[in-house]
Amino acid sequence: MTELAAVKAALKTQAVETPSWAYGNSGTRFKVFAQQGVPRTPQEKLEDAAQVHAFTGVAPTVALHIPWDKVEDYAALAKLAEERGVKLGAINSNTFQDDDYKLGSICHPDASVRRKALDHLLECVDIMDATGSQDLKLWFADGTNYPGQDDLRARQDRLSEGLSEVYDRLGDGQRMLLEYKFFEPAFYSTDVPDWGTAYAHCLKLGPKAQVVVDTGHHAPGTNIEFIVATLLREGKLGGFDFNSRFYADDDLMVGAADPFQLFRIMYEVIRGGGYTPDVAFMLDQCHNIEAKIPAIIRSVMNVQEATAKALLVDRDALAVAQREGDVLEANAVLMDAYNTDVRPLLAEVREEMGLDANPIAAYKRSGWAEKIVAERVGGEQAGWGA
Ligand code: PSV
Ligand code: MN
Ligand code: MN
Repeated sequence: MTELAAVKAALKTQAVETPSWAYGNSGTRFKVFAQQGVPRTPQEKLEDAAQVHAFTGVAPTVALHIPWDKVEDYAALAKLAEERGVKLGAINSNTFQDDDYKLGSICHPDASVRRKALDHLLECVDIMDATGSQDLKLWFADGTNYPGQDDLRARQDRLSEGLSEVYDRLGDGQRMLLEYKFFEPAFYSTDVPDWGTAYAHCLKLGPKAQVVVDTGHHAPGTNIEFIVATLLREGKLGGFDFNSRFYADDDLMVGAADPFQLFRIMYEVIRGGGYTPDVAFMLDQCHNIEAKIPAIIRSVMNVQEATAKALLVDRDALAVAQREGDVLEANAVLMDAYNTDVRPLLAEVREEMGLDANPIAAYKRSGWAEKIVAERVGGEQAGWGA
């Protein structure tokens, strides 16, 4: 295989998971701007996700968020997904929206609230059994707002105990992906604030526990690619929640705020041997004012562009420059790849996959946007939290 053929082959096998909640209405705490044609049910979210996969060819799975995507029969939902041309992906738990969770969920000082949260997490594993999903994605809003509010160390003990119970429930081929976030909704302390805390818990739990890196969950200036390199080196990188941020957890389209950072992350993934199905590339975004389906298509394309550039890095030339201490040349090798316009290459890849070279234009021509506006009338639109 020529080098370019290998790059193309790698791009064709990429899989970016889209999140069910990105298809519904979302907003800020100030206002949710509802859009017409937005899904009313989990089933309709799957139909929209299938459109993203149909036009990009690399978005074969959809993550669910429970209970936002609660249905009676999860096996039937998985079957429906397959009929539409996609599969169900990670199951995201939700222990942050009930009044009971004011002081936390599995770190709550009261054992009965911890039990409630744990029962929810165990139910999520039951759902994985029914859907065939491999990954349970855990993000905890747990934390405190004021110094002294609770015992920081006791909260870690409760976290450890709760995670162990869930870990023990995982079946063969199932994983737990633990997500960290440095603040929000808690403003003083967060119980899983950083990769170090997530890593320490995952290490203790065992091989089925892995860390997930949400690109929006770091303090400004954090070197995320270093975290990626380190987790991969330790065999503990389970996947990504991709999105981009200008200020806090903005959940904007991945690659919109800092495409160079996305390239650097993808380079470390590839360099570290993480470009395999064991590292899940998921989106975790909200499209507050832009049309949802084309925004998700654009996001998938942004991931593809960063990946293509990272695959094009001349690693032999880079190794030589690094060995010789040629700082400028090493940097130039990396920048040459980053500055390559990979859009023609990706257009070729898509055509070779039997797709339109321009997924957004093809989606616009398809009439799907008009169809859902016409058909999805009545009922309640799905939204973030509904
Ligand atoms: C938290 O900010 C988070 O990134 C977690 O992944 C949640 O599951 C998701 O947002 C909900 O949108
Ligand atoms: Mn996330
Ligand atoms: Mn987030």
